[in-house]
Amino acid sequence: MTPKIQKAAAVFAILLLGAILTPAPAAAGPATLTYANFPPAPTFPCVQMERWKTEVEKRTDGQVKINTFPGGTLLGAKDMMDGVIAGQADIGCLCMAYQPGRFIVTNATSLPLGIPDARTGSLVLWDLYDKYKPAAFAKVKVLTMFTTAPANIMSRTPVRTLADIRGLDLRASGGAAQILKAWGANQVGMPMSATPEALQKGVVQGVFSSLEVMKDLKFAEICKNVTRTDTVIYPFAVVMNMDRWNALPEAVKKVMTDLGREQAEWTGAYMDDHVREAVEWSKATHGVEFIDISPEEKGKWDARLDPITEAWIADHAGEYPAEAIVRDIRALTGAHAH
Ligand code: DTR
Repeated sequence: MTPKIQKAAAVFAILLLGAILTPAPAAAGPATLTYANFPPAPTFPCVQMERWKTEVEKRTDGQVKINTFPGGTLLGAKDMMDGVIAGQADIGCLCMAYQPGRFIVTNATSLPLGIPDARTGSLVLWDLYDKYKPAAFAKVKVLTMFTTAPANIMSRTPVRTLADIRGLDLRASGGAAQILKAWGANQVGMPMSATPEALQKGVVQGVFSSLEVMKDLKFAEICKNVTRTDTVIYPFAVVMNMDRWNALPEAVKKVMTDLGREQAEWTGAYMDDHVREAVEWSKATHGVEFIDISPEEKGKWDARLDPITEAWIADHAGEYPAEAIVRDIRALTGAHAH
């Protein structure tokens, strides 16, 4: 053996010994992710969270474990986006209406544009996000988006006319808040998580939101009247911390990415079904009266909303393709509604 070959053999032997003596790396355990949500566990944002967790854990064959935190136990309603960016939670579910100035493009879905139900709203929102990829989400990975069903007035006293709603303390946030103001209500803003107490204490006389909360948050015990306006949806996003996202195995990323649109549609459909159930439950269990506004009166209500979209376009045209966004929401609504 030449010295050169001798040296190579020695190096090889050392490497071989090293390989034999080095313990095989322990099979990496599942990545554990925290998922924060602001309202109580029985509400729809938390129901969709549990569904997403179950699907992701199943579809990734145990490579990820998700620990869910409903009820604001990890992050509150208005801290959600910044909390996820800062890594206080890996994943968070937020209602974009609670920060109207922050999510301009996606909050345009809560203009009074006639989105008829939550399934349609969720698909419209998802496609709109996908098309514009708004800068507001540049620091996070968006996992899914969805909307509520259209908002209706739940109140202690019956609301049949614009005269009945004038000066009434009603709770709403974001786009829905502007609508209440246009109808002359005294709009009070707060997240849904603060609303049960405000209703109980009489700080507000009613709520403008989707009707599943009549059952999930037991508003039917206090609000014995529902005025059907079916006006506007609230948009939500589920976002993930970017570093945590980047650290996930590619196969896991693929599962989550593929689930984005499916989860939007699932949540919308769940919401629509659940609203129907909550309406029947409210009538049967709490004798809630459902009021349809007369067509003549409805004309007056709608006329008050007409300027809102035009004003939004005028306000945002400098910074965003505002007109195209509104056109897209209308077109997508037509395409997804059935
Ligand atoms: N409508 C928005 C969002 C919303 C509707 N139902 C729930 C239930 C739990 C939390 C938020 C929401 C709102 O009124 O805040």
